[in-house]
Amino acid sequence: MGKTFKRTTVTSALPYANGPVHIGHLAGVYVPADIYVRYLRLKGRDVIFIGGSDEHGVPVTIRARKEGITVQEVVDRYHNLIKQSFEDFGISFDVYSRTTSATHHKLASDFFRKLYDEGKFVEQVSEQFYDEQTGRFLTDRNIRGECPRCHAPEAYGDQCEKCGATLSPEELINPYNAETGNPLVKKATKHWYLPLDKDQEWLEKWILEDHKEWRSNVYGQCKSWLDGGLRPRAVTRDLDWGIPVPVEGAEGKVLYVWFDAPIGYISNTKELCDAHPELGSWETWWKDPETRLVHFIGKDNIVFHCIVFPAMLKAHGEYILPDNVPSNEFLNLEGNKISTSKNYAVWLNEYLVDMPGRQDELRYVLTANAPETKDNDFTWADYQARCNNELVAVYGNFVNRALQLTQKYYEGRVPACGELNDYDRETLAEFRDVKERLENLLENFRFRDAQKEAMNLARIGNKYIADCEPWKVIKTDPERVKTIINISLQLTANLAIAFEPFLPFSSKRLRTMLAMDSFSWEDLGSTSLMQEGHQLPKPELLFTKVEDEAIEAQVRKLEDTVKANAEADYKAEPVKPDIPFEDFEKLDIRVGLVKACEKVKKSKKLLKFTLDDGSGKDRTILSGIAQWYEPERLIGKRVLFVANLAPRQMMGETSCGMILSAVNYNGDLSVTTTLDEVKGGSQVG
Ligand code: B3M
Ligand code: ZN
Repeated sequence: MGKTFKRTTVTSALPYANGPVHIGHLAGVYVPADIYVRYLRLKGRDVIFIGGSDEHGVPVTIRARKEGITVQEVVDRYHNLIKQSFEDFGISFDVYSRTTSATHHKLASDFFRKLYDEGKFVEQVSEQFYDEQTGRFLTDRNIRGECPRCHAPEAYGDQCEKCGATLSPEELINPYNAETGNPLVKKATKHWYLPLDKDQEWLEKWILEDHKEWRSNVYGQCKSWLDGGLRPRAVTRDLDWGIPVPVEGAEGKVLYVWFDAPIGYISNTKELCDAHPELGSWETWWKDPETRLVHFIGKDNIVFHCIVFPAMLKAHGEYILPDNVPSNEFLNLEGNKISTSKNYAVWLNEYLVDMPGRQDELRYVLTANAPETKDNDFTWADYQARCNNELVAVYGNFVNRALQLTQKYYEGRVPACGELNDYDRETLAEFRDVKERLENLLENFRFRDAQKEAMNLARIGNKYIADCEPWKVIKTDPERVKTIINISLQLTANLAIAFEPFLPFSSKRLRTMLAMDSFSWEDLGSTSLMQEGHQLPKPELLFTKVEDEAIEAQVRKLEDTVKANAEADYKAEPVKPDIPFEDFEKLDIRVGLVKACEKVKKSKKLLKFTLDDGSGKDRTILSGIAQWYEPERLIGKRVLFVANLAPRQMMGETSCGMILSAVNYNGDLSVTTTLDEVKGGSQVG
């Protein structure tokens, strides 16, 4: 694969400090980045892993206004929470800083100023929406108005959520400030633009010709941006939160968050290297052509990392460009989009409270199901199945058997390996091939398949010990059992190494159980990791089962959120057009006493009512409410029904009328009744 590098700078997207991080973040960016970095470190390569919070931009300011606290308080709160979550999940950053740091403000400011001084920007005055009462220019998301397409009253300046149309604020009818409701006017304002149209040519060559190896989702998105033709992009904004534009006469303007945030990678590297002189100058990690730069990101960040940031780096002139930008697609949750604003997510901090000590379980499932090539769905049922059927039943089971038998037969001391038979040799050979396969997959960012290979080793081990049945052979051929256990222990030690990048917590525990002080990636495939006579401590279980109750509680939590959101979002249907009184009089609504009620055979929806309607004869009505009521519950109740609806045939029965039910916000039906006891047949009106 072409060029060899001396060192690698790995960055992972800087999450907005406007909320906690969730499983989508972990699966999309941080777990894959961490696997990669841990692998490189194990290989003994020079690597730094850069993280940090993105504390500028509109999202944090919206959060602050919503919660009634200052923006600084918002970013402090979430920066600390996010940092803690990453630590808890073993995301092994070398530095996790923030874009509000003094180092970053200076570096980003200087970066802008250099481009400005060298005339790399285009200055342009344009008319933007302005709220005269608050004295603020508004961003697209903060502008609302009537949708020009479907006329929904509350479309956003960039999109109508009702009809899905992509909009610009200019198109909205009667635009207003989303937060204050104030009407908006147009006002001229000056901004600085990065003339990306001038970068079109070299970007096309650099990406489309020189980086064909990029993931197809990344390559494809870049191609479609480039095919569409690049246009200049504003890199400043009228906002009061951010890094001030370092130019005379630019008061009240800040750097656009997508201009400063990627520079945050550089600032954080500087902070790291300043604190650790042994790493050398930060500039080596960003400017030396022998450094390989890799950005881990989510798919909504592709254009910024593959087109805008490289254009900035090139305009600056001293920097290297990314060698690869492994981006994942999105992770959904139980079939729905994960949403911070709707609180629909599995938050990492909450997960650890509900599932204490199960970091590796989540890491495992998120990698096994990683959205590497397409969007994927996380379900709790799949989580449980993978934990119990793979981690517990395969990996954990094998390790536990090997360690327990060592205790039982040899008081925890590694037995000698005798002569190998063909099956032993085959098993060991399978292990030996794995190192190369794993490396190949990891080097190519195929973490899902790589973890599958590691799990496959555990399967081989599990099968080996099950096939060899040492617990039976011990009675007939105790010498042979020594060999079986010795091999099983070698395999166990291999597993501790193979899983280290993926499941660092359990690998560490396993190494403790194997009293394995030092190890390296190069040992992978070795059959002499456990020396004869080596004493092992008493083992504990590597993984424990995830019980149904824990899963049910998680599913319920999500369902409750969906319900709460639907309730909060509920708006009654607009009232239908007026009708003359005579039209109303045509309806004959009455009270019916439910004499009998039963399910209709072969129908999931229908209940059959027998009503006393005051006429002296029974009336039959079918109603589609079986999903909400057990028929017994309705017997003896008074219900409201339309008596003069023409009879209709349904499922071989004649229904004479319609039972009236209220439709709740979530679609649930609730049968209507009277407050007081009235006779069957009474008129309603
Ligand atoms: N904060 C967007 C996001 O969290 C943004 C990434 C910045 S990376 C330099 O999706
Ligand atoms: Zn619309």
